Amino acid sequence: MITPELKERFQEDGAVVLRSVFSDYWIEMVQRGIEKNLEKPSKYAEWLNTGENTGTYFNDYCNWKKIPEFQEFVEHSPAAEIAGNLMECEVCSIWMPVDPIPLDSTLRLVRGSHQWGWFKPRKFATENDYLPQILPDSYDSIPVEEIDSGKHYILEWSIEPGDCVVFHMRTIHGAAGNSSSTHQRRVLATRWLGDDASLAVRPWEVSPPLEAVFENPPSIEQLPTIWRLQK
Ligand SMILES: O=C(O)CCC(=O)C(=O)O
Repeated sequence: MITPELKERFQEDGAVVLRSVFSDYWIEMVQRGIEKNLEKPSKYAEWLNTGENTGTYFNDYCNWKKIPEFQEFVEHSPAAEIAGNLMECEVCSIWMPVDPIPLDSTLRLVRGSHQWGWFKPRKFATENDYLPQILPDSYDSIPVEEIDSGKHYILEWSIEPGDCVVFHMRTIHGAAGNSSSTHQRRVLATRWLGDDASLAVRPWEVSPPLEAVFENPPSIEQLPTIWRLQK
């Protein structure tokens, strides 16, 4: 499933698309998980609405241990093996839609930006930086104007259920949102860490908050090992 060429592309571009890697069994499992999540959102859930009759963006975090379908997906689907084989180390996200997603509402990623350095994330709701003040020599604001001007190559793929996009967590990414008033755009995003991942302190309130993931005091050892390369 993961060829050396694909691995190289992931390392260079910071994102790749994989086609038909999840069977209907996993797609339906995740769909059921999302339905349960919508019925019983966690305290971290947010609903973003930009105006009347424009639909809603629902977002929730850290539910994989609370919703059995998500836990099953994390522990037994091909996701862990995909993440482990592609990145070897570091950190990646698997963005797995369970509805068809056309180009105009798909995830957009700035090719190679995982190698640019460190940026302040921006809030989904306001598009403001998590931390408004300037931090010299540490974190830059995302160069939105530069990206919008077309200076950088944007990776974007239309998606069918069963496909996924795997991206390095530092790759700058965003999406226009769902332009359809008739079709849902449901996605499960899982985050995967390699052996060399470490817990870092940020000068802003991180999302999700650390207490959603870790017991106090937080430590990386609290995270379970899901997959190991067989040597
Ligand atoms: O699905 C989206 O619109 C955003 C996803 C995203 O930002 C992420 O998974 O990190």
